[in-house]
Amino acid sequence: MNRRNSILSIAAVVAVAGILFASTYSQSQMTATKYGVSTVHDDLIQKINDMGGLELQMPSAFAQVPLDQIDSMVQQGRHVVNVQLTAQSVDLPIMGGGKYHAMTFNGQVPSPTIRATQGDIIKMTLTVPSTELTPHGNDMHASQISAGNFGAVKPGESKTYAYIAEVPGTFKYHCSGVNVAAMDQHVLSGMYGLTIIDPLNGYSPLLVTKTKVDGGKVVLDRQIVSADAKEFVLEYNQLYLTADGAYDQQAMFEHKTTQTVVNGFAFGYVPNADINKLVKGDPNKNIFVAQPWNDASLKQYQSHPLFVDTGVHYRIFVENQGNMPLFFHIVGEIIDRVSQGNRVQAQGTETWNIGGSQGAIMDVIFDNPGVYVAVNHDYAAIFSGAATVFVAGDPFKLGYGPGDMPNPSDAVPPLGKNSIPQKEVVHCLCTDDQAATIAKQIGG
Ligand SMILES: [Cu+2]
Repeated sequence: MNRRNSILSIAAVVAVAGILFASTYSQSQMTATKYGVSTVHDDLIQKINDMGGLELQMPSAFAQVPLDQIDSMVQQGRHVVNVQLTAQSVDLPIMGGGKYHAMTFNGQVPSPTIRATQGDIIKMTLTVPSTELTPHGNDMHASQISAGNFGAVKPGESKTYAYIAEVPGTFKYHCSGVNVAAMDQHVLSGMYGLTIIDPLNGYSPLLVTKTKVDGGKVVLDRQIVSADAKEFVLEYNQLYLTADGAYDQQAMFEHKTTQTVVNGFAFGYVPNADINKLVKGDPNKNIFVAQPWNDASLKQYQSHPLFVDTGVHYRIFVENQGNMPLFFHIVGEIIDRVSQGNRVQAQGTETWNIGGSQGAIMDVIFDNPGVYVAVNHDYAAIFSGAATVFVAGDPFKLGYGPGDMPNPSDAVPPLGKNSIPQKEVVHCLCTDDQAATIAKQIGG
């Protein structure tokens, strides 16, 4: 693209953005209480369409795979990962009781984790049922294709695109709203998920440096730990809600978080009543700050800690899906390594700052039995939901080990050799139908 075109394109995009922001700001106050309705007027969307929207920038993109070429690429040795996403607006529970108007892919928040290896073709089909009140879109950060390429999919329609996942790492995918309009509402209401692109040559072994006494002297004790690790996924986001559970755009503009969620839940991984009873002899006495997901009648929504072993290499895929910073910290631990794909960003660090729509891989070994709490070390986030309890090595003699408690299917990548074997009980912020589907996948 020459310089003149590029300036024109930028001007057009700025103009579009100006219209979007001006409109969504005022529209939100009129339509914020309406369930699932776009906050932008049809005629405005038409105006944006007439201008060409973001498609002005790059009508075609280098990394997109034409669908009719996939078969021949497979014959030449490429692998294809098929992803089926269905838009589904549904009411889901929130901490403290009540429900909010969630927008989801496949009836769950976060959306299913996509797992591929660097060099794979990801072929994604988005279906928007005719029952949806608004179009939806998709933007996969693991791809490198024109932002305008995957436009809004109208109710009753579906659309497919494919790309080669060239860069390893963790990447957000999210609804792109109605050609970018109302994208904030759709993403912050639940239409987000994670794509993990494993490095083609695998993850690197973990180097842990400790000290030991040798011949009366303190010396370095370097240990090389196998790259083979047990895995979790933790996705952070915010809810901005009105009192009746609708999206509150004004609150979003002011960054007034209603709740901070991890894998869709505020305090979704804290001890529940059963564990409180085992530890304190009283189901109502909590060993942590809150116990909002307490009652067994809450089924897949009941909270529970994440149980881990000591001395085992854990790989935690962390993604900040929201629009507030994430100061990722594990109380009582030092993060052994931070990487993106195979590129090491830090070693032996106390906290790692992850901006909005950014991810990182945390390698951690819990050395001693105990309770460790992964937090967003922004106090507003901790006390509004971003506290995730890891229990290492059964210090309370609860008799639970990794995978024994209700399946943290949302916290563990569901497929692959590094998954933690799961029991049949499901833990997810998802519809009953989706919980049943996941239960079937894990043998329930
Ligand atoms: Cu959407």
